[in-house]
Amino acid sequence: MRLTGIILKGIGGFYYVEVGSRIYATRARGLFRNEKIKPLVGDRVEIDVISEEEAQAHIQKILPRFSQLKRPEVANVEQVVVTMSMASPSPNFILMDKLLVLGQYHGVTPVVLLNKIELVTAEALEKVRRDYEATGFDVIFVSVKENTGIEALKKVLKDKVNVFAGPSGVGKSSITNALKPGLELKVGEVSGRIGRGRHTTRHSELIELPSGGYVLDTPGFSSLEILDIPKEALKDYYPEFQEASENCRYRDCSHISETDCGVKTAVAEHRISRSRYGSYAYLYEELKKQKERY
Ligand SMILES: Nc1nc2c(ncn2[C@@H]2O[C@H](COP(=O)(O)OP(=O)(O)O)[C@@H](O)[C@H]2O)c(=O)[nH]1
Ligand SMILES: [Mg+2]
Ligand SMILES: [Zn+2]
Repeated sequence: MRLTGIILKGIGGFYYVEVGSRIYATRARGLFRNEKIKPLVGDRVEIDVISEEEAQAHIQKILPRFSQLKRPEVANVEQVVVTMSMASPSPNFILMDKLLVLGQYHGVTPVVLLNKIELVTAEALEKVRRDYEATGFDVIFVSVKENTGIEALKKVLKDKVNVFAGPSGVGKSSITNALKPGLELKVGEVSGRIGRGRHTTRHSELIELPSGGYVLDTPGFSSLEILDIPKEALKDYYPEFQEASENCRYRDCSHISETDCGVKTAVAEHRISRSRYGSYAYLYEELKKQKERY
């Protein structure tokens, strides 16, 4: 019997494939070893059931991937939830914007998530909401501590494969736990290469949410990941610049040092956030230096 499912995790040569509410322990058929393609968590696969009682199957085919991340290696991620806390630690909006660029670059839809909102004033939240309003990205405010905003987050994650991204301590594990009662991911743990040891390979796993959709149990992008794009392409990842750039004198305006720049005018007139423009200018400079170094 041939079925279609999704790989939730891979351990010791086995891939655990979910089909409806059943999970099959599968092996990839020998044919994959000859090809250069290896099944990944997140892959949609066709499997042939060997034993229904023992829930064993073979993977016959990997369906085409529409995205692929490297660290962790996961396929078909649709959404990256870029997470910061409003305080403790304070939000790093340059890193936020860099991760938003990285997500889009990998073909993944970004979502802006702010946690620990009970620690700051309503004005502070309003400022962030305004800064990101024109991007068109979903912006969600939550407090795990006070259990606010979790329902809105569930709606945004529903029916999609999601990963969280963001620095340690902002509450990614706490949020994931709040989405799935009983999960009990460790809170207060430094994410990333645990223990540094060579033998502590971390296996990522997709977690199915009761409210619909999946989240990966490890952060999706390293905060240290290098943005590997030409500086000229950076502006394409700031959606709110598009309209304003129609007023730039030069068609290939970088919005940095040119005169008659529609984007800079929009910043001066508060139609584009100063903070967003600031991160753009910062990352542009970083990309420029990066290129000079190599
Ligand atoms: N004040 C406050 N603390 C929180 C909230 N959510 C998580 N924390 C705390 O923040 C710390 C880091 O949380 P954790 O989930 O491990 O963050 P991660 O490193 O991003 O996975 C822990 O001490 C949590 O208890 C919140 O909404 N408000
Ligand atoms: Mg964590
Ligand atoms: Zn311009």
